[in-house]
Amino acid sequence: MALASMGTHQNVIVPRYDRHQLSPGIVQLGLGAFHRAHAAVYTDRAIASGDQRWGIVGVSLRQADTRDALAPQDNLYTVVVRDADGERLHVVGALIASLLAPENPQAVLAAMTDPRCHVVSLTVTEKGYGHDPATRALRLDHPDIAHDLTHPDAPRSAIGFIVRALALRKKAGLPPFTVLSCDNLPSNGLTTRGLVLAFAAAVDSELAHWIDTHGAFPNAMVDRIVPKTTDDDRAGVATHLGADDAWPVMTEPFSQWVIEDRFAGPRPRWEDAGATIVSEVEPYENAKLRMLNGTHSSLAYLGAVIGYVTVDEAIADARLANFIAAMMVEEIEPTLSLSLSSSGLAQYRSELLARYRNPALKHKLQQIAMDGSQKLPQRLLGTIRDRLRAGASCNRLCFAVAGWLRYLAGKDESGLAYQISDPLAEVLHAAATSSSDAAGQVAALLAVREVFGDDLPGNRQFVSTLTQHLENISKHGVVEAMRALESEKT
Ligand code: CS2
Repeated sequence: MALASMGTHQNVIVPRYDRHQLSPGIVQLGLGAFHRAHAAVYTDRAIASGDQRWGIVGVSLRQADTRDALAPQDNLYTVVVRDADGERLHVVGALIASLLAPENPQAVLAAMTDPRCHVVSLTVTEKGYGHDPATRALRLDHPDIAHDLTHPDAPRSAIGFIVRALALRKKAGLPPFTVLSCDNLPSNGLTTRGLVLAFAAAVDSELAHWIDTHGAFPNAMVDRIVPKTTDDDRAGVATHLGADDAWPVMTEPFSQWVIEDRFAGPRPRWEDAGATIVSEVEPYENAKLRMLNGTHSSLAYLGAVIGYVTVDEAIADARLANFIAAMMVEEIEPTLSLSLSSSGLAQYRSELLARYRNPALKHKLQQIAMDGSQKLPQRLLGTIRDRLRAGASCNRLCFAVAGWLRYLAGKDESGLAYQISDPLAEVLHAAATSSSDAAGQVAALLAVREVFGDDLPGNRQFVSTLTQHLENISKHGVVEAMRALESEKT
């Protein structure tokens, strides 16, 4: 039975509103699993409470696979919430169309310039912004950005689509939509604003001024763990649901969305669906990027080098779990601006470790390890900078970065090789294998300024600590090197 013809079903939430009445109030750039398990669920709930303005037009900017999977099932899909107690299913109806940008960029621009569209949200991952991760500046030499600057009516990049659509809205006398980034970037709204203005200034200074004056780019902190869907997941959903879903999304019970209340026009009442609307997101974002994403990446690299496959496997190793917990307490929490009491931080930490232990998610370390060059600046290096400025230890944080440098060798401690998935993979792997000694490898890797900027390579404490840890990890393995680190501390 197809998903679209599915009726009511025990312990499955299905849309109870008339999807054909929905207006295309939101265009979502990036149709990946994270959006569909996170923001789309909040919007689905807002629609279910009666506000029909917020149908989502989803846009795949690159691959056809998600659109090809969802369109035949009327863009319905299943969110599968899993934990040790089993699974709960929620069929989401908020997605009313799925477009493939390379196939029909005009249809995407038409959706973004529709007067009923008030929000353009984007989840394109850290590498989808065409920016330099260390400086957050727009890379005018980025292939997609360079293309879009000379092909305005057939953009490839999210930034190119946003600027072109805003130009068309301005020309038509329409107000701008609000641009809502849902990616793990520091000050994601402000960062996106800067990239949009830089692109607009390169094409039309008056447009840039209009966007600067009337545009809205709220910051938002997004949090939900969403492992990649497997064919076994699809088979499990078909059995549970009694209907085929070509692309269900798997996730955990936890979900959090903290959004700055800065919109150019109307928005869904996401707060009625569990989101938090605030005047200042930074404290929440800082905590999430550093406590969750920083330890996630640390676990991914150290665990993958040891030879673990999933997050729950890695965190089950008490030596890694203790290292991660100590890194949070000793080196990350002191840098947080979130005014949490010590008991509040302890609760945040223990909830995080419990989320990692979720045995039902089977979240692959290699999925998290992807795109380290785009992730580490905000997940680990920003924290290291704060610690260095404070004259405080960043020993564990540097150990985690050394774990990434060792990971870039492309094989684990048993010699099992793996693909490095990263926009800078070639440069990084070459640097990581450029020398037989740690000092040479560190020097070659720190020369990748898009990641490390200009300050860290010149910081003697950082370089020597990183080199020491990389040497220990390479010579003795992660576990022995970690033991040496712990013994230094006692
Ligand atoms: C993960 C994130 O893949 C990764 O880089 O660290 O996707 C993480 O699962 C989410 O940010 C959790 O909110």
